[in-house]
Amino acid sequence: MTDTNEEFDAVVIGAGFAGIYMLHKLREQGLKCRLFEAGDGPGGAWYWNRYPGARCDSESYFYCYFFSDEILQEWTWSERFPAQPEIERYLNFVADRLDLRKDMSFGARVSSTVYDEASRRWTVETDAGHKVTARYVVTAIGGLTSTASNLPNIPGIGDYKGEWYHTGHWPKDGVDFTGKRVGVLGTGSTGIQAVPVIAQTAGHLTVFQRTPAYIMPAKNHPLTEEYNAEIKANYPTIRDNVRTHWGGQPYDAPAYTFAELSLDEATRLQEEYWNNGGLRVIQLFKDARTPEVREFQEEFFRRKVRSIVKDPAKAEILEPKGYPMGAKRIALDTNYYETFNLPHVDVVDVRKTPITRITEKGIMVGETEYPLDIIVFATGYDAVTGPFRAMDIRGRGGIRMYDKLDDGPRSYVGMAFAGFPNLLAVSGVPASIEHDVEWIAALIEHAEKNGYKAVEPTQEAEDAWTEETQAKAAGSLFDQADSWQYGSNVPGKPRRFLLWLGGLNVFRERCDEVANEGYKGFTFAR
Ligand code: N01
Repeated sequence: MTDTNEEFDAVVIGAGFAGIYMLHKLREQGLKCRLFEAGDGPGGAWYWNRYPGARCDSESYFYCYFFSDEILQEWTWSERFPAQPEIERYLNFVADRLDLRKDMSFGARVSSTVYDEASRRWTVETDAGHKVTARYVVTAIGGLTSTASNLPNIPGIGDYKGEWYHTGHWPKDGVDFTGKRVGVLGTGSTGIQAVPVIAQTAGHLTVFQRTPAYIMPAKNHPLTEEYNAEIKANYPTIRDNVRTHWGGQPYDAPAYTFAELSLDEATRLQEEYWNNGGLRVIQLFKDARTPEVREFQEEFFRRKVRSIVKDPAKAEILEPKGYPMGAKRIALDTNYYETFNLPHVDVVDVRKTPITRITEKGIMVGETEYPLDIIVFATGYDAVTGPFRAMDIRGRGGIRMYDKLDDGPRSYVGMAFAGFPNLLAVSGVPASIEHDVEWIAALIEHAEKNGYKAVEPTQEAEDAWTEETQAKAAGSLFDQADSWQYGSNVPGKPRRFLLWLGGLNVFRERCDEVANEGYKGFTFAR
């Protein structure tokens, strides 16, 4: 179906966690909506990221929607950390359960969205030939998106004659690694998940590592009926805990003070947490931010690498070092370190000897060429601003989002942009997405009820929020390493922090405050 020239109240872009709920919410409010999605089904990041080993590293019981008791009770997760196919099934289930498909167009990548001041409407066009108008546009395009995947600008990259893939847009039919010489470039959360699975069938696997990550064991396992029943009975409490926790995780606060423990006792506890797995591995000490705790934990994790990886030369490369733990995202693994004990798996330190070029046959490190049949780029994304800049978005007076975000991220409360009336944005993880969707829906309801045709933040409000966001990151742990969160994975991208580091609970309070004070910082026009 091509909705040429159809007029909508709202267009939603993207059918991941954010877009699905946004469409539902706006439809509930009686708006005539259309959602465009580039993939051929719901899923968003979980549609595109079907690389081997793709799995969530938040626990399934809270990596989900909380807005519907029915959905919480009807859906049952099978694993502690759900794999991509299960999350994709979940999002399909939700789309069907809420009867959303009839308002979704798949295989339709939005190419442009342009504001017309006279009619106060947006014209949205897709590469599938749609051209529609809407009063509101909500982008639910995610911060780490296939449209903005980061392919490194290594000389000769175009010369390579073998197969290559970026993990962020993995072929639906999969990739056959059987007996092949495979190279994985990138050892962030994604590479760490992909390596053990690729190694199962590859003839030879070479991992090219620039920075060794701090990696915790996932200790994933199937969930029992009893466990799921208990979780379902406790969902109201879990929901409250997610909403009031700094990081949106329904976990208890750390229980121990390192300074009060003997070294043996601290080590015993750390070992216990390691054996339980998940991101809680690092969340046991109240005084976690002191140099003593950091030193203790960093050394504990290095010892773990040395105890798992039998070849001391490989262990030396894989041991996390060179930056403080937490300055880059911590990853969860299943058999990552163990994989390097396989005789056909090697790791190459490309920090020590950088990649010089990519050749017809493979990757050249210093003077050594590694011939490869397949290269997997697990090299991440031009995060947060990249997906916005990949689309032609033009606001009042033709100003381009591409230019606006040239110096780094700018927004008011992460969701609205001066110069772009009625353009609102949702992204993040499910916990923050639910909040943003509800907040945006309330803002739109407020505008509708009061007969406003255009809502937009003031430049002053946007400037202040943007500066506050940067100030929160300055001097933080993240400030002590290069990471996608600081845009430093993309050559030439300004070093500006891309996320809100003030805590999800505080963010909620700030957004409530804006709304309760009559949407302070916004202007409304009739
Ligand atoms: O990407 P990354 P990712 N030469 O940017 C290396 C989310 N996620 O796809 O660290 C050599 O973290 C780069 O090296 P360095 C999660 O939020 C979630 O792994 O820059 N190496 C790094 O090792 C995560 O943070 C889940 O020195 C180069 C890697 O490529 C985010 O996605 C699962 C290079 C990129 O790491 C992104 O993770 C997976 C070059 N020129 C991911 N360029 C969940 O569980 C880059 N690298 C929900």
